[in-house]
Amino acid sequence: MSETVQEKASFLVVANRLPVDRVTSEDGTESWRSSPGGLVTALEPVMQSRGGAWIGWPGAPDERVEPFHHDGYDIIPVPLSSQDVERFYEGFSNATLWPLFHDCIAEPVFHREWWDAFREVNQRFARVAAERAEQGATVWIQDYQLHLVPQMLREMRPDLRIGFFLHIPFPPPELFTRMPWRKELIEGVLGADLIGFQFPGCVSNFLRLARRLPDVEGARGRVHMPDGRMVVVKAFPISIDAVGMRNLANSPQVLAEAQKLRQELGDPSTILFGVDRLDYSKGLRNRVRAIGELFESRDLDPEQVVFLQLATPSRERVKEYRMLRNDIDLLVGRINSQSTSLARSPIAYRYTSVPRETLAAMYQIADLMIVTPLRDGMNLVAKEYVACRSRNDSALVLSEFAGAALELRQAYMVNPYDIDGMKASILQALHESPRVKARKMRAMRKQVFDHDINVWADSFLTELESN
Ligand code: ADQ
Repeated sequence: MSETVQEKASFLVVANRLPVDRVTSEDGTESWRSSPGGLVTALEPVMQSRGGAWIGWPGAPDERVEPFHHDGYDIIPVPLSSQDVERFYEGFSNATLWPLFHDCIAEPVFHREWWDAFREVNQRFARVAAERAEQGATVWIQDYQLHLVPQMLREMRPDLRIGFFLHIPFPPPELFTRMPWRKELIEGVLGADLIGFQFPGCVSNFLRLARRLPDVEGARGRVHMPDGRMVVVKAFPISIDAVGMRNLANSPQVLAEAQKLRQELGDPSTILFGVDRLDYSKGLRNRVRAIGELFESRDLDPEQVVFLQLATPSRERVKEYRMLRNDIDLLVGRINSQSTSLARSPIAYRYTSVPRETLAAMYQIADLMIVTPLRDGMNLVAKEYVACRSRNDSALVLSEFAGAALELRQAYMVNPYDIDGMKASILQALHESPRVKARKMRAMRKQVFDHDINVWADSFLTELESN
């Protein structure tokens, strides 16, 4: 296989971020390493066999990086200025679209100059894809930051096969129609041949909106466009590299780290675990409140039980995220300060990202995994936990508002807005008989292994290329 960057590719992924992170070694030399994550794992083999290219932003503003070859495929960087980052990324993507698409948990902010930047940056991504795609190539566009790219790209290159997958939920029309540029956003994504959503509810929300456009008809997962094109709209629930995750979790290195971690936590009899990006959609405030109350009422004994919560720093320049960080610091501090034990705090909270190995070790020691988003496209954490568990004496508490709830039906389901209900489910999961727990874990494990990330990528690409 060639080690130089090809001029054109037959398979392209277009995503806001590149699949590589920059690493600086001790002697100061810089290189790129694949970012850990299911999407990269799933798409790398496809790119390697077809000769692929990944188009995305390298992650640092005002920087120009030349295209390079990496692990069997090409990396094509798209530059963003600091103003682009502020208006397109932090602004329209993460302070307008993200809250609007997550049930308006936070108030979406509408600014005309953010919208202008969003259009402009989407145009830039579309232009790079148009230049790099060979005749009739397949282009797979990822996520809400690039909502307008399908139509822009189709106008430049009608010969391409264009797929779009939305990783976050698609909201009901009652919320979406607040968007001042709603028509442009719907038309933008309808430039694709195939639009994939996480679960069927998103498909029907989208079809209800598409039907409102003049001369557009949409029913049973198909939209007929005025120009005669047909767009397929369908749910493709994303998943994880289940085998990879299980192997990692059972490697000697991870098992040793798990044992060490348990000791560090004071060798408690029960460990509850949560891990999320620090995002208001993940329902951390209510989760911490519910568990704090259980410690306070002694339903959870702070001498025996530890709640380990990791929060990955995320979007720290967006106001809502800074407020959330302060709230969680305060809440956790208050609960821990009220504990009677001087030896140990009931909540071990860390605001940090950890290596995959450490995360796998944490899944290994968690007796109860608590995943309580207020709204989530899928939630991969829930699936990762299930894949890592080789023992059956564990349980998953899961929000009914995560896409994963439609697949992991044996979890202890909660409404994350109902604090008393959440408390009751946590206790029920902890006190469940080993037989019932084992049955539930086995069923969920089968679901995750039968529907892994490869099944997801294959089914999307097969559908895209079959019409
Ligand atoms: P996210 O909102 O980022 O993804 P999620 O699906 O849970 O949410 O994925 C997070 C990933 O980051 C997981 O693989 C997890 O292991 C990892 N992670 C989280 N905290 C970490 C930490 N402290 N250290 C190391 N790793 C950590 C968006 C949507 C989701 C959808 C995915 C994929 O919001 O709904 O499931 O895309 O489509």
